Amino acid sequence: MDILKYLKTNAKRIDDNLDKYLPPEDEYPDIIHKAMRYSAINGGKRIRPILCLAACETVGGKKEDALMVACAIELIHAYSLIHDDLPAMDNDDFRRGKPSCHKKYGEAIAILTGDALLTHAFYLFSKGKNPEQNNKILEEISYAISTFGMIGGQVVDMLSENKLPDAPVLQYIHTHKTGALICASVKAGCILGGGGEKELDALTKYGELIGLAFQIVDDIIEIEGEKGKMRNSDIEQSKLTYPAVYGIAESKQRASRLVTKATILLDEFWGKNTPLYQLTELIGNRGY
Ligand code: GRG
Repeated sequence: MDILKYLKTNAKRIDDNLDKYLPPEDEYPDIIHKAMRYSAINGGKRIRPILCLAACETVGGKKEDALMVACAIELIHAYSLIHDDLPAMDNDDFRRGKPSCHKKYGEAIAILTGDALLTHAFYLFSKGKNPEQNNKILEEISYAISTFGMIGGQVVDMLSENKLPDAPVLQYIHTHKTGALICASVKAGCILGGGGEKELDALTKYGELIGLAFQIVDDIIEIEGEKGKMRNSDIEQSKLTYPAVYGIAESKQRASRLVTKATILLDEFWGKNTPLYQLTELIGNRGY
């Protein structure tokens, strides 16, 4: 299978469906609907929703059954980026090569746009056809983005700026700020695909490994650079990162070990011939 084609096709599928699920941009009060679309559609790798679709397929489900939840997860990700870019947080003027939401629409609208995307995501979760699955997904996602997950990670991240390198704190930040939503995306796909308890356990472990690997690779890219990336560097902001604690070479080794563990786990359960397996190798290399 051509994994790059898989990524491209599914990213387009996510974009098309975001277009369908978001309020029309000329709907009153149009400024907020324009800002929601500006921040959520076009640009972005769509890695979380694609992981959700791929996990659904891995356990034998149909991608279509996970599409709305996958889009809702991308809206949550977009909300987190908008709020993260605000002057009170990372103060980034650009996101995905365009002015960040607050630069384009002003701070008040940007705060409301993040709130609106988060709210809209939960509206979409409520629309699922299977109440039992809906409840499980609501529980998984809301926990993953709560103060016990993404928000907790963001709080500790902010409090750790300009502090001495601290490995346990770094681990907390990465597994909570980034890892939790990635892991929940995989779990949601498994639930929607009808995965059993053992499959859910395996994919939870997998999600934890790949979520942490994703953030370590992001830390490395922040230093080594990636085309089109335009945000304040972690170094400028004295962020707690893997390279700051372990150096670049060991960070690469650690990311690679996590990816290897994740692929071994997938192989044991489903073999190598799944989109999720190939996606995992690609995330390790960020070859896209
Ligand atoms: C403000 C509640 C709140 C949370 C913020 C996710 C997050 C927590 C902040 C975003 C800033 C950041 C750099 C987080 C690390 C996670 C990460 C690598 C985000 C970028 O995700 P990608 O690479 O971005 O998937 P695209 O643009 O491809 O969607």
